[in-house]
Amino acid sequence: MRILLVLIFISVFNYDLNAQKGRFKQSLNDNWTFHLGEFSDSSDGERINLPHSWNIKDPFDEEKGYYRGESWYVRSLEVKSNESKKWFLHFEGVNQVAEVYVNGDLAGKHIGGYTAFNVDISDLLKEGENELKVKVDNSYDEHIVPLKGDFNFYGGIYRDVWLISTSKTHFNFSEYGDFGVFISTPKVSEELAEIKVKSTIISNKDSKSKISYKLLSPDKELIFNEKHELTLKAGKQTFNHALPEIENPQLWHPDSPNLYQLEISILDQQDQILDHQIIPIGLRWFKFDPNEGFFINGEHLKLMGTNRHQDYPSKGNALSDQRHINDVKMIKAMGSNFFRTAHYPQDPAVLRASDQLGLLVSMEIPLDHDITDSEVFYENSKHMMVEMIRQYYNHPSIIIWAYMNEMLLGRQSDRDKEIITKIVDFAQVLEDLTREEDSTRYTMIPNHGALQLYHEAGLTEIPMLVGWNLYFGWYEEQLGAGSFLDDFHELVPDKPMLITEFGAGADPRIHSFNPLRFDFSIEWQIQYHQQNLIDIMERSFVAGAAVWNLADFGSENRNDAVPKINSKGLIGFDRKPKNSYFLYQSWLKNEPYLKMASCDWVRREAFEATQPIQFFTNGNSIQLTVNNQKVNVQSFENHLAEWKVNLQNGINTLEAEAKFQDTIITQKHIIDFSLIDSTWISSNTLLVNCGANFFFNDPIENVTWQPEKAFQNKLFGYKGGEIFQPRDRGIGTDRQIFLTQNDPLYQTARVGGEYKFDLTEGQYVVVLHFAEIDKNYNKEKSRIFDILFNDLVVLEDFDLGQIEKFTAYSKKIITQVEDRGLAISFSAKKGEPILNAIEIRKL
Ligand code: GCB
Ligand code: CA
Repeated sequence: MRILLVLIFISVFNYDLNAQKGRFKQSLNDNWTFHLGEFSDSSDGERINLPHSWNIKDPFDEEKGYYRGESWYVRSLEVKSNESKKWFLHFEGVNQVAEVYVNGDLAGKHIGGYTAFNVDISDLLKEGENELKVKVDNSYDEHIVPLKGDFNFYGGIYRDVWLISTSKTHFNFSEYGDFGVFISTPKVSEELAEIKVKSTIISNKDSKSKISYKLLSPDKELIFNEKHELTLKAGKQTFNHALPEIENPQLWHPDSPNLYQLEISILDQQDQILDHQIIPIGLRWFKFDPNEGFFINGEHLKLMGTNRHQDYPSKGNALSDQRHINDVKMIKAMGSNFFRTAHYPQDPAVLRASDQLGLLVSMEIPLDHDITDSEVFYENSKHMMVEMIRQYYNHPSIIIWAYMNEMLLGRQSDRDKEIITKIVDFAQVLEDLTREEDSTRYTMIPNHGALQLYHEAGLTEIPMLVGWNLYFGWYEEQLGAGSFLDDFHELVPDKPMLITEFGAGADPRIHSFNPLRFDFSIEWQIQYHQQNLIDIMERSFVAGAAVWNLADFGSENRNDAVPKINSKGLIGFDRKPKNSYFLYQSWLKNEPYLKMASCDWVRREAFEATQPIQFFTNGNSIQLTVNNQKVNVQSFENHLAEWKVNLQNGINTLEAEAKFQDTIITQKHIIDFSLIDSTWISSNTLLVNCGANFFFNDPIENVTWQPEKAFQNKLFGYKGGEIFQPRDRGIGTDRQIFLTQNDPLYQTARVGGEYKFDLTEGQYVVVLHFAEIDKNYNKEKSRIFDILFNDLVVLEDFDLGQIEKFTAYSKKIITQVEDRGLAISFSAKKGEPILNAIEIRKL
């Protein structure tokens, strides 16, 4: 009876094997139980599917920090055991330390949250039901990168897990998480391509077997199917084979991402498949030149694109393949040919999509800002570097390996000599290691914009390419990277370079006609990118540039207009394009293009009827028609054209027409406009953001807050006082405001002064919004003032120190206005009065 059962198992399994051609591979994403914190048998846990992260909400709430600690994933695993099989688990990504237990025994451990790993569980599995437990820990660990970073280190088994079974003779499941097959294309030209395959095979005995290579063309035509005899010895062996040369290859290029497909199998003497893999191959050659930039297949190509982080609202970093692919598609649809996987290796789906869609990729390990001077740290980082290179080696999209980011940020050459020397020494170690692992790609170190510091330290010398993260017009006051780029090229003329980051924050709720650094307006982001694009495109020695960032992303330490979010995305955290995304399309896309800038700003209230209207295009000229009246044709510069248009109250129809060689594109936009004057104020709600230059559209209440203005007759405005400006950059505070989502209203304020409103007679409700946003104030050193309406005290001894700092507070006051309008003033008792926003509504 027992024998019979085993036979049945074998036959069932053989059936699977044939279907999967010698390798059984299925995801193990379902049916897990998750335990936050330490494991206890008595707790039920939560039923979940992978991919999964436990930091879905806590990096975004108002409390400091998010859970970084241990958690457990438990699952049962039923196998039809078979003596002649090997069983592996392949984890694509677990952040950041994983211990894998099978039936209570430790089967494997992995360090590092962004690379894959293999666990051989063959010896621990028993027939029937097994218990699989994975302990995952995302605690800070001084020996594991990243030590720092402007992004969230979401914990969890956040990428796919696979169960793989093979024969005892199989391709190596290495300790670097790869699958033992490496493909290189040492010579590629239009006439000929050479393909070399290096494979490592594990065998349990001395035997004769074969390896077969079947190559299909991009059109799925068989090019060859050839076999090599192998003499296997028990243990591990590596084979190098040159495949038949390919004549007139169909080259891989971002515009024509032709992929050949190699099927590689280990066969036994009877030609039965023992193990099997299918690997796409792209045939291309490329180089970087210090003066001319990048060339692929002999053709010049400016590398243009973005960086990309891997998180998404209410998913953390646990994204489906489709979500990853959608991002890659958005990079492509922008007109890009290039991207940088931000600060770490990304999901295999990202690289597969890049190969297929035609995007060139720079990838790096998360060695961001800091090192720990310890052997363990160095070993972990080196291991991670090798993992990255071996796991992604076969992707034709990858052209650059990088390994450090902005290592000298906040450092000074004399003061920090010791640590700088250690960083530079370690850079050399990683550089040598990378070149030894992969001589077919370029190496790179991205630096922040301190040219001399990096140069003198030697960090511009070590890598083959230098990357610069340049925020001219954001962290640096000067708009445009031009002069920095020229300085670099003069200082290091023989080194090819890329801009690895450049970007400006923007919140789609914020629009401005007078955009400023740090106002987070959509318009400043456009202005920032426009100038930087001009500077980049003008310089042929700039091989390429990657915007920081494709999408907004979570960063728990950040308190921009939307706290906990880095808003430098060209698209939102929700992936909705911001207008800058369209600016890029006009610059980068080859097909005819036209789009209204600020096309999301279609309901406007303003004190001025004359509004600047901009269009992005790659056409020759644009004709604009406003409410059926043609306005003058604009020529445009650098893809941008602007008109000053008089809008009428109510619906305005804008029609733009751009002419191209053999086509015309038209775009129609409706702007619903309200001109604010004193009659308007008297019948609507007037909302004013004190201390701010921008319009703030609150999508929840569906209202627009006006930028403040100086008083004019028959209107409203402030008299005297000053904008709250705590630092030498932009406006407002860079702190989160609690108890509100409208941070930009409270982050900005006017200090002192008074306000006047030319209201018609009647009863009004006035809401005054406050927040203490000066960190130097406290309960003792507080602001105390009276608030007066038309010289009558309505609130006496108002003490802002009694309210928590950086917390929204509002006071509603009902008042009767006579024909002299409303004047709001303050009488200071202590400190200076402050007002963050005002709301006035007629009752
Ligand atoms: C950088 C960093 C990146 C940040 C970015 C920023 O230079 O490399 O991780 O997110 O600046 O937005 O400040
Ligand atoms: Ca304000």
